[in-house]
Amino acid sequence: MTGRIVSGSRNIFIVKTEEAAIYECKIKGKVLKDVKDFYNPLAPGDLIEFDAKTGLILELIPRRNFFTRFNVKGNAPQLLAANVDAIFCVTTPASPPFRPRFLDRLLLQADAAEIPAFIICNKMDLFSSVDNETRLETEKRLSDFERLGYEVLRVSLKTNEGLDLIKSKLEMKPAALVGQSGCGKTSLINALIPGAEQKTGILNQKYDRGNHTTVMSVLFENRQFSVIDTPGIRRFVPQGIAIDNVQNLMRDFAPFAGKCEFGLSCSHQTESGCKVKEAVKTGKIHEDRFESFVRITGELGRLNKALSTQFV
Ligand SMILES: Nc1nc2c(ncn2[C@@H]2O[C@H](COP(=O)(O)OP(=O)(O)OP(=O)(O)O)[C@@H](O)[C@H]2O)c(=O)[nH]1
Ligand SMILES: [Mg+2]
Ligand SMILES: [Zn+2]
Repeated sequence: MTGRIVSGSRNIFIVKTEEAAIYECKIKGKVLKDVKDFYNPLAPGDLIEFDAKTGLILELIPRRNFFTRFNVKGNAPQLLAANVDAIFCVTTPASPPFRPRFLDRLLLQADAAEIPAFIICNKMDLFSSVDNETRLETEKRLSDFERLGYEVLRVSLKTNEGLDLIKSKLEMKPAALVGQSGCGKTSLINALIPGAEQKTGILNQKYDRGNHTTVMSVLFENRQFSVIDTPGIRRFVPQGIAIDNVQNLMRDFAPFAGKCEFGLSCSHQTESGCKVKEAVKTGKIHEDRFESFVRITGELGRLNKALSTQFV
């Protein structure tokens, strides 16, 4: 039988068939072709063949796409969602504080996976209480994302401002919600899917951040929506991207890739005649985005080195 993974923990997977029958399944002998390089072998959204009698998962149907991050603790790529039409990166202007460089990472990973990405800026009801300087800087960064072609959906799940817009975008289904803990991913699931009634968390008052309420990715569906809720992430380390390709994938860098005096070998950091540095000076690349570029390429370099020495 064919089914879709709803959730998975250890070797127990909840599988849903086309007729909405639910099965609890396991991977046979723990080994499934094409999944061995991941921290978790299957993600919500994955399509599988399974034996309804024994509950054994027999085969993974090739994915049309998947969204991953590098799980530093587990030292392996981690699948967050598979076979989705869109990634919705959920952020907030406050509680937790706006972190645009976190968004840079999510958007890079979505672009690398060739999955359309949207930004949901939730908790807009809190925006007026943010100090002027931070508010202006946040608006500037959000408009910069719009300039790069990412749609920004400003909403409040508290006042329901913008909820209809989100609903219209999410109808393109299936989609995944990703972001920091406490941004309101699960609150959005509850607003979209009456009856989901998933637990949401209060913020840690001392650190003004979420408490990691959601602990595993789960696919929620009704007639209108098919949305994967994912656990909040503290540090998003991009994965499966060649260092040289970051400049092509970051949309504001791409026009300058290969145009520097040292061509494609320019690291855009110390070299003379660097067009990227020039673009930062003239404001064509936000300096924050440049900082993201430096950090991400540095991390990918260290990651590749660690992985290659590991297998010597
Ligand atoms: N002020 C305000 N609070 C909100 C809004 N949306 C959600 N919250 C609150 O934010 C807190 C965190 O919401 P969750 O939905 O649990 O956040 P999450 O992104 O799922 O967090 P993790 O599961 O930890 O990743 C809850 O107390 C919500 O009630 C909003 O639009 N405005
Ligand atoms: Mg949650
Ligand atoms: Zn350069």
